[in-house]
Amino acid sequence: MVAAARVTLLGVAYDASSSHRRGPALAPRAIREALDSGAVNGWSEMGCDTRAPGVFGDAGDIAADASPEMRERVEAGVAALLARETRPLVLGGDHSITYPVLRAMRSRHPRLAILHFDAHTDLYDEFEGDRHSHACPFARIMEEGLTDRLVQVGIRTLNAHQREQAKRFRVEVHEMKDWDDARAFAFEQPVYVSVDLDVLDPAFAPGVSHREPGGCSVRQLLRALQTVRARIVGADVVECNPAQDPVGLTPWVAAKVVRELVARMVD
Ligand SMILES: [Mn+2]
Repeated sequence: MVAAARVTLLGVAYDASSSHRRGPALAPRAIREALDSGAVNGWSEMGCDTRAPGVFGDAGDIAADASPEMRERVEAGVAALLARETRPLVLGGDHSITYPVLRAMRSRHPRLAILHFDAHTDLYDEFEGDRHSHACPFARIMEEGLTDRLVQVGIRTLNAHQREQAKRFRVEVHEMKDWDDARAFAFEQPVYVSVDLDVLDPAFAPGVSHREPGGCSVRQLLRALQTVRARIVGADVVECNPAQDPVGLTPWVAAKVVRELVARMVD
């Protein structure tokens, strides 16, 4: 068996748990096209050649449909990567996929924190009757104790229910209005990073299902990823919706975020 790459991409072309618009199922293909494009090189700003042999592999896509078994396949797919000693980088898909990914991550990592970038907390107990909506994954993760610590960054849509949920689960919420460029996040535990692209201002990433103005810049997000003091053992980049992007920019932004994440995950 060929040795696994240090980091391995896994696509989940799934958007059936989206509450508003479909489209994130188109994202893995669009982001891979940007990653593989001859128009850019594979080097991250951190000095890592993500196209060098052994650095960044691709396990293809999970067969994603709207059945409940889909979550089991995502969990099994991530567990299979972890068993091969490679760190998973999962491409959504909508944010509902993060819950089964974390079930697999937690089985492998008894100590684990989550650093979550998003305009939304995704802490709804249920949304429109669906407990597995893309508005709910972090409520499920906290209920099951799948992380020791959840740090959410870029939040700008808090309502009363979500404030209550954040308090109940002791989530560390850093709202976008309080963004501090000088802050570097630090963790004692290994960290899983979840990036919902709607953390970015829609000016930088219009191709998302829930555009929320007043977000961070690409540079601010990259800086936060580059400066976090932690061992990053897994990650996802979710909610890219190519169908909502008239200029086709957002998959390129996602690819840039992926390259910088890979650079942090090989060290
Ligand atoms: Mn979001």
